[in-house]
Amino acid sequence: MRRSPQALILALAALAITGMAHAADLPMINGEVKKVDESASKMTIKHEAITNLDMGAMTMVFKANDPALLKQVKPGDKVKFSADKVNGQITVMSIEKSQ
Ligand SMILES: [Cu+2]
Repeated sequence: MRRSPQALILALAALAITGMAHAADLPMINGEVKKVDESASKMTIKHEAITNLDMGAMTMVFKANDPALLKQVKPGDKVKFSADKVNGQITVMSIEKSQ
């Protein structure tokens, strides 16, 4: 059976959309940045309940999924972020300043 280039492109697009859908599934959590540690690639956030991780409100240290995330915020910033467990570590997957 011969595969057309169009079919291949469609298959790749479907894969890309599946990946994006997973990130979009994570709820955005309200929090306040308390500390940013670029050398350890970690940040401390006082956060509201994280439903996808069965976690109540608390202040804790998160790993940053991407070092660039650490440059987007500073201590004192009110933020919305998503978190997930990556290799056993609670990790910030995305973060943005609240309006
Ligand atoms: Cu927590």
